[in-house]
Amino acid sequence: MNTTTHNLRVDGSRLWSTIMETAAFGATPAGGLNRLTLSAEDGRVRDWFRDACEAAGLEVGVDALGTQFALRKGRDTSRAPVACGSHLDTQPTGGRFDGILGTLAGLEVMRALNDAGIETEAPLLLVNWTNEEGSRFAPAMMASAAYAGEFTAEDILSRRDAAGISVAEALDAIGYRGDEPVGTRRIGRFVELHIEQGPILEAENTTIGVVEGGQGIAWFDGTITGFESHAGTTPMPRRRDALLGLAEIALGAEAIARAYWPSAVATVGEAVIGAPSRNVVPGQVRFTLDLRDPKSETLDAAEAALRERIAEIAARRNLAVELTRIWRKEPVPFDPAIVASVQGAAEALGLSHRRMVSGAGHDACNLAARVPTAMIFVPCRDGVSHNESESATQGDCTAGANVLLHTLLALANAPA
Ligand code: HGY
Ligand code: MN
Ligand code: MN
Repeated sequence: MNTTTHNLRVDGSRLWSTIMETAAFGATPAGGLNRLTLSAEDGRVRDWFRDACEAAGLEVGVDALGTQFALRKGRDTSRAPVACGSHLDTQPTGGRFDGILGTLAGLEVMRALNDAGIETEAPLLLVNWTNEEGSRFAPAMMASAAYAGEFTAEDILSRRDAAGISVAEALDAIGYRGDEPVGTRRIGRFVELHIEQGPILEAENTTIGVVEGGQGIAWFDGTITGFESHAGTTPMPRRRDALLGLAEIALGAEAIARAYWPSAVATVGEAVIGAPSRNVVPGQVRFTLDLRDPKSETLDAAEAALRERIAEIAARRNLAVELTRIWRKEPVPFDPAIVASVQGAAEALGLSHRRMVSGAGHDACNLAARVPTAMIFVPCRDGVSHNESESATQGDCTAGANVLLHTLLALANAPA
């Protein structure tokens, strides 16, 4: 940290009021957020974000998948920008901090540098990535994956939600289908601040997570076909009940994850009975499965064990079960030099910190495939996230934003 910026800090109360102000877009009665990607509420927070960035003197561009890039010029325009940011879309029962903290802390960093009249060597860039959550359109971290070259923009634009609306149509509906080709925006480094979304930092009374990587993720779509029949006249042994098949599969997924405890996790997050009726034995069920582990080989073993268990359940219950893996994100290590920068900033600020791996997926996990990347975590209450009660403290958010500020300064002012 050089002398002129050594004592520089963000304005924590301005950051906090920014988080609370934007929580009005998609606010739920329970105090959380329902701001699905490319919804009208997402459109409104994007407009707010664009205006706030422009008011801070940033130059805002939008790419073909709606990702917003806000550039703060540096002295040396030949250098690739050092980027930060996260996402502003939420889960249907989301909280006020997931993604939002990292995006608005990036705005606060720009405002703090403006207030102090500081110009960096390399430019800085603040990013709001489209559809990090993956709830409305699969996969998660969709736009940053396309930026990293994992999908073409055309493929992503054609993805459809449960109502059959395509990404392209949803982007046009809120006016965020930009003209910048995906993947062309220069980024030299990427640092993402995020709440941990887990219990470790709070349990250890530690303020900063120095994140070394992200765990692997596998997403599946499943269909179970049995036979609709009368709820009153079909004897139990003669039923081909698709819902009971799903019940056994879900319990099987839980048992397999527990067998790889404490690393593996498995979740059946969606289940839909086809043509539901209270007096018909369910004949068809569609479901999703989310499987994660820090090790690729454990993901493979857990998937194989699950497929074996499904085959046994299907044979015993005379069901047809299809399980299709629709997305696989390998475990990703972050760049050791950027991780060290984060740790250096936490140490210089005198903040308690520890190294850790992210259980959640993040846009940083995609950026890491293209540019040196790392993450900063701060605690959230009871480790809860993807829940309307998600909460963090102003002090921890401010501490995380200060680590982001000084990590960005170190990277942007380092010799080219
Ligand atoms: O699924 C995830 O880990 C992220 O919250 N989208
Ligand atoms: Mn997130
Ligand atoms: Mn999330």
